[in-house]
Amino acid sequence: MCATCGCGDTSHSHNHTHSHDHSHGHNPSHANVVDVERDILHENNLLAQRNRGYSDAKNILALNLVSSPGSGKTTLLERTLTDLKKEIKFYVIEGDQQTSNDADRIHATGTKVTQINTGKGCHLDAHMILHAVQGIKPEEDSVMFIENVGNLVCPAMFDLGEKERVVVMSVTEGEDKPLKYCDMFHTSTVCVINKIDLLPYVPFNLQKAKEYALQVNPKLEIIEVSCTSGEGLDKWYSWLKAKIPATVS
Ligand SMILES: Nc1nc2c(ncn2[C@@H]2O[C@H](COP(=O)(O)OP(=O)(O)OP(=O)(O)O)[C@@H](O)[C@H]2O)c(=O)[nH]1
Ligand SMILES: [Mg+2]
Repeated sequence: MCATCGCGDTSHSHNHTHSHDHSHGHNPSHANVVDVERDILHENNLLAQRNRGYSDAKNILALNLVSSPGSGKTTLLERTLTDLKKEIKFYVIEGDQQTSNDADRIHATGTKVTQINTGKGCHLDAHMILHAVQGIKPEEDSVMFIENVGNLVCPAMFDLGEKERVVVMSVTEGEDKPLKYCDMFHTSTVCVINKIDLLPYVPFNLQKAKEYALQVNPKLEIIEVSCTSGEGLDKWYSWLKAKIPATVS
């Protein structure tokens, strides 16, 4: 069970085996669950607004990278930071349940990074970002990437105060992911389809993947890349540079 949002919690307030089927709508304690969830999200949204205000005031472009585990978020960051660090000041906040592996990889690019370990938690929240930003102290006119925990479900609910949400999917995951995890694709502004170098080897229908993504979010921008070969990264970099707010002099 996730310690913060409670997803995956299969415990019930009544004590019986589950070999029979019945509706659980009779359980009055479910109303409390709904209230608690609403309170958690309300508090999160207030803190997210605070984070957004901070970024706006300092001209920081905050981007929240979301995907299922292993789609290539950290690899995309490694490539981006390495290729653009001479032009853009970057900061990275890494979110994982355990380890500092991803933060170590980002640190190796020479970028200032901080790792948040969520333990049993399956997503980052705005409170964690508030503290991470206080630690990392991003300078004005910079780009701050937040790599969320690999999970296409719960992170969709938690606004971190980012400017844009970037959903990464890879060709090894199946083209139906936008339909199955529609909240994530609906709340993102760009979808990076990664690992296109593997297209000759996997039964992934790229056209269908794009159709499904646009079905759930007609405004979604789609960029196809391979972080391994570098194909398509120029389009990702163009998208990124176009999002950087102009410095007001
Ligand atoms: N073939 C191929 N492999 C890739 C590409 N991008 C990433 N990978 C590989 O995919 C694996 C996972 O990449 P990561 O960047 O760690 O993925 P992630 O989304 O950060 O994973 P989590 O943080 O665990 O959710 C690694 O072995 C990468 O080398 C790509 O474009 N092509
Ligand atoms: Mg990663």
